[in-house]
Amino acid sequence: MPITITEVRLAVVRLALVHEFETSSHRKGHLDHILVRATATDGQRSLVGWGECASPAQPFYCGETTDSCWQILDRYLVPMLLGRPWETVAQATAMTAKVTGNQFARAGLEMACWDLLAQSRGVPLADALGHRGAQRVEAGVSLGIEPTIDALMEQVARHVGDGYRRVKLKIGPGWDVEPVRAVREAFPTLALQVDANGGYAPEDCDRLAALDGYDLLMVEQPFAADDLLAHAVLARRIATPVCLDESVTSVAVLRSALALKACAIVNVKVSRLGGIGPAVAVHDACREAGIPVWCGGMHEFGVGRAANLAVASLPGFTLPSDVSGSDKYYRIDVVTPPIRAEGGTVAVPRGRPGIGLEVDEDLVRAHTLRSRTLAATEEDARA
Ligand code: OSB
Ligand code: MG
Repeated sequence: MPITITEVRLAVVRLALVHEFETSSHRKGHLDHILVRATATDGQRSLVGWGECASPAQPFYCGETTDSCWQILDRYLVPMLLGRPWETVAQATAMTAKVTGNQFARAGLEMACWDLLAQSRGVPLADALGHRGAQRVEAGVSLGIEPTIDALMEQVARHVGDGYRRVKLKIGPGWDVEPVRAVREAFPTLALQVDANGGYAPEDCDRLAALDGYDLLMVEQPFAADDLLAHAVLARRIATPVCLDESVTSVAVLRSALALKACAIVNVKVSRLGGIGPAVAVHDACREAGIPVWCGGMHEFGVGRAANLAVASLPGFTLPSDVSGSDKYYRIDVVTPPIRAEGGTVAVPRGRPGIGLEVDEDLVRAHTLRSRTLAATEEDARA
């Protein structure tokens, strides 16, 4: 039964972070994400689907920002889709295919389409992705650059105490070997990995090779997103597996990276890839190539986190994810029941069809900074 989206409400929603998170480039105390609320009909029923655009406010992780996502959704993506029936999310995505780049913006709308499709079929999102997914996924935490090593040790101890069994540390020039050594000495058997968010230059190979002594699961994205070659050179030099995050923006880039042997592991991130469909496609391609993957995150609210969990339930996700319980980030979240880690794992939401959790609309409204509603016209329906 075809699905037609009749109305989309975009809302910039602000949630305060429990703990400031700093990467090599910036520090923040709250996050503004765009929630996409799509009203649709499947010919039988009226449905409401949710998506989340988890773009950072600043263009430091990639070129997108909250404002750019808003513009692209408002002016291009939503108008291209409103009022036009589709039967698969791939068909919906094809209607917006003229828009290049802007993956975070596209992911927000695409996710809402998946929520609608899964609801229309009466199945949880995790069961609509074409694989038999796991019930729970191995959770991990990603810890930012702290003011001091002591402050970092406190963070690691707190999360290990909470049951997380895998920790990722953000690193950058000036904050790498010392924090890694301190954490490794205090936690000799902890599953530990590092993420540089492209902070190093190709000349820094010696510094990165010094990480080899600390039994790390991987080093994530040491160099700039477009420098696949530098990653390939490093991967030949060091024993620690190289993982790509920012570089992998499509299945095509993934294939180039694999051909170059630029990475041994891939971080699959729904936002960075432009949605759940492309994330599943990257998972499938990696699985075929024997490359292990894990699910990255962008500090998502419950909507995006639920989508991440559905994706992370796929069989190729053999390494622990960056998907933690919501309480690692936020005191309150926009979904109920809240997403929690227990014993280092998080349940894949299957409590209802679609993303599997209820969105608290009152809470969303109370935290909305601005919103805008776009409705289909008679003309859309005829086009
Ligand atoms: O590189 O994975 C990253 C957060 C913001 C921007 C980039 C990254 C991250 C994370 C957080 O590591 C992962 C999460 O806990 O959602
Ligand atoms: Mg990363």
